[in-house]
Amino acid sequence: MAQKISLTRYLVEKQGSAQAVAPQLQLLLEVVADSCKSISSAVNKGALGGVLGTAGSENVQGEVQKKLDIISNDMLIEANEWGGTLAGMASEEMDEILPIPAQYRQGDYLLMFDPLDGSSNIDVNVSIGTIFSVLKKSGTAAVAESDFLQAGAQQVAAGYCVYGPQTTLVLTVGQGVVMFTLDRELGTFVLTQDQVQIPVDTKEFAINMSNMRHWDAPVKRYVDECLAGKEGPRGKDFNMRWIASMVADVHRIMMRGGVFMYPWDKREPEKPGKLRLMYEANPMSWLVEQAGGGATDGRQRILDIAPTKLHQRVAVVLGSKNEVDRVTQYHTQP
Ligand code: P6P
Repeated sequence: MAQKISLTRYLVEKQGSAQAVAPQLQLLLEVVADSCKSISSAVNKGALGGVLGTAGSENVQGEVQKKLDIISNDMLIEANEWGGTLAGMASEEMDEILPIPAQYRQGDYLLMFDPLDGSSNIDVNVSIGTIFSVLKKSGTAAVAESDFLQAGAQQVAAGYCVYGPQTTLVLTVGQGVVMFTLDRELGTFVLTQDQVQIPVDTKEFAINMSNMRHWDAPVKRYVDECLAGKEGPRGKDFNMRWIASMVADVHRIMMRGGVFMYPWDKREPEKPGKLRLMYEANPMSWLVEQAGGGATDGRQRILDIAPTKLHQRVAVVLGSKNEVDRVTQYHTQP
């Protein structure tokens, strides 16, 4: 039987090669993976662990926080603050950045995360996940929010962990995308897919259709053409999915292709979109591009966007390259 390659072995075997991952970054990724195991265990307990329901508070986005949002956030902070790999952390669940406390060794990296994306699905037992992004801090000054405001193209690592029928960690360090599935008997993430490739074409689109009347014309045109199917300009039928958990929708696309859209709409015209740039769109966009897909805000590459605020939002179109190119073309060359 083929040997099981753990995340540790996968990273260690890169040492000494051109693909080596810096030791601090390797340790950081292993600790983040451990945090995901802890979160998976808490999520899997559900009602038995008394972790369902709301926490009675709101986050910086003004969204009601679920108990598991806070539990997951605390798990990531407590696991990552002492390791000597980070200068600071930022989270969807925290208004401000979190500098590493003075009693711990400071590191070179910055970790941003959405600790539990898809919270509306927690209480109804639908897949949710953790999304994380790693940047490198420059200079020796004390960490500040401005250190985090780097374009997504500057990421040194990005990944997500989906808590579904399997707990699967999906990771890139800029050398393609790899997947590790949690072996609960061993308590280890085991390599289950290497060099993930997203099919460039698809027959599956993901969008919240209830917002149709609020969309801009290019998005409406694209979706109308999908709905027109064989008889329409696309000449083929399409299927639709919307899990309302970005991690789960993106994972499906990583596995079999598709296009995911959360576009600007006129419900809150001052907001460019619903999803957050720094710890949702940027990590997911890098993963998708590393797997041969595309990711734009409808007009420009998401990874090129120069951030101005830690929790800024962005419109997202990502997935199978040819479909993303088509949606982007409808915006830029109507
Ligand atoms: P809607 C979850 O709250 C999230 O941020 C993403 O995971 C998901 O894709 C989106 O919002 C769902 O939004 O408006 O369909 O509930």
